Parts: sequence; structure tokens; C-alpha cells
Amino acid sequence: MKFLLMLIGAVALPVFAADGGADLNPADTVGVSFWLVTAGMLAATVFFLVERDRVHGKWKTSLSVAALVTGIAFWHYLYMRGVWSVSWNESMQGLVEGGMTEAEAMAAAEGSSPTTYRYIDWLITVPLQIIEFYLILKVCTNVASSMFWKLLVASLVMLVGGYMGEMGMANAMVCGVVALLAWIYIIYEVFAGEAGKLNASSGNAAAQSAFGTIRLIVTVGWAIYPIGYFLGIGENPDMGNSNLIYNLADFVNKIAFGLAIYVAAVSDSE
Ligand SMILES: *C/C=C(C)/C=C/C=C(C)/C=C/C1=C(C)CCCC1(C)C
Repeated sequence: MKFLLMLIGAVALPVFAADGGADLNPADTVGVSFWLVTAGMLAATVFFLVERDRVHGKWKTSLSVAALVTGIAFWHYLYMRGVWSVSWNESMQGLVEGGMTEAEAMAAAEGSSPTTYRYIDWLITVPLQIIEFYLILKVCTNVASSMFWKLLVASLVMLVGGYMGEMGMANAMVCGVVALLAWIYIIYEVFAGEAGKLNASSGNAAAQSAFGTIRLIVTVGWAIYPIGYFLGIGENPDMGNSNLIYNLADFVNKIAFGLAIYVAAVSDSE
């Protein structure tokens, strides 16, 4: 465990030292939000790894997966912040050269979305969260693996749809609607489908409460993502607010998601 923490520190510190945030302008609000979420993801990762020692054996893998989700996101956020704030600085520089005052340019500057890094992160972390659902059900019932595959396929349709729409590979509105339908199917599965029924019939109160929170996250927490998506497409895309909302959504859905599992695991281990 100590070794793992040292490893994380050893990797993270040079990255910070080299990057150092020197290219992050404090006036770049969206850039600052990337930076704060980066810090939150690292803190959550360390927390889940350390607290793993406190919980009963059957919950340990769930906490490891929660730490993987935030750890992978931490890594991607380092890059995403760079893409955004470097392009933001260029945009601001261009506006100043075009005749604006520095203050005007700061207010008007726009960055570019780190769309590919973001979707690569989601493509890894969303399936990990689906594995997490499955692990929680497994703590108390004999859940069929078909449930896992249904949720996995639906989440892939959702993410591929979103990516194609944002990259302009197909009509963004059509792609957004396809992704929305896939998400609604996931909600249906966890409430009314096999996963929902299995959980209701399980005897483990802690797992039931964790599953209830996770359902809330998939319904309410995940609903933040389409807002970011639809802000970022169309005639007048608002990339700043789109990224701000995606960053908030990741903070809620990766960190709160892990905490819900942690709370259940601790209460079931005492
Ligand atoms: C850690 C990352 C997570 C939990 C990412 C979740 C992403 C979504 C739930 C994205 C959903 C989308 C829609 C429901 C419609 C528009 C396109 C997406 C992909 C943004």
C-alpha cells in the first residue's frame, strides 16, 4: 500500500513540476475548473486506496475499482487541462494582437475542447463503473452476466454516439438523440430490468443502499452530461460552458459514485 502511494506521488509530482500550471491563466475559469477537478481526482484516488484497508474483503475490489476510475480520470485531466488552457492562451493572444485590451481579450477568449481525451477517459471509466454495479450486486446475489453485457453495450452505444456527434462525423442532433436513448435504456435496466429486480430481492441492506445511490447517480448525476453535449453543438456552440458542465459532471459522478460505495462498504464492515 505504501509502495502504491509512493508510486502515485513519484509519477504525479514531476508532472506537476514540469507542467506547473505555468500555462494556466487564473482568468481562464474553465481552465481553473479542469485544474480543480484534476486535484479532486487525485485526492479521491488516494482516499479510496487508503480506506480499502478498513473494509471487509468482499468490498475491497469495489473500492479498488472506484480508485481506478478516479485515477484514470486524474491522468486524463492533466492532459485535458493542457489542451484547453494552451488553446485559451493562444486565443487570448490573438485577440490582443487584433486590437483588444488585455481585459477584453480575457473575457472573450475561448479554448478548444479536449474531446478525444475526454471520450477516451469515458470509454475506460464508464465500463469500469458498469463493472462496479455488477460487483455490488454480486456482493449479495447470484446475478447473471447477461445483465452486465446489456449495460456495457448500451453504454458503448451512448459514448460512440456522443463522440461521433461532437467530432462532426455525423449529424450531432441525431447522434445526441441516439445517445440519449441508450442512456434511457440503462435507466430502465437498473430500475425495472433484471438488475433492479435482483437488487430488490437481495437481503443485504448495505448493498441495497449502495445500489440505490448508484441508481440515483445514473439518473440524476448522468443527466448533467447531455446538458454539456447540447450546449456544445449547433449554430452557436458554447464550448466554455459545455466543458465546465462536463467537468462538474465528472466530479460528481466519479467521486460521489466512489463515496457511495465506500459508505456502504464501511457500514457493512462494522
Ligand atoms: C466518468 C464518466 C462518466 C460517468 C461519463 C458519463 C457520460 C455520459 C452519461 C454521457 C451521456 C451522453 C448523453 C446521455 C447524450 C449526449 C451524449 C453524451 C455521450 C454526452
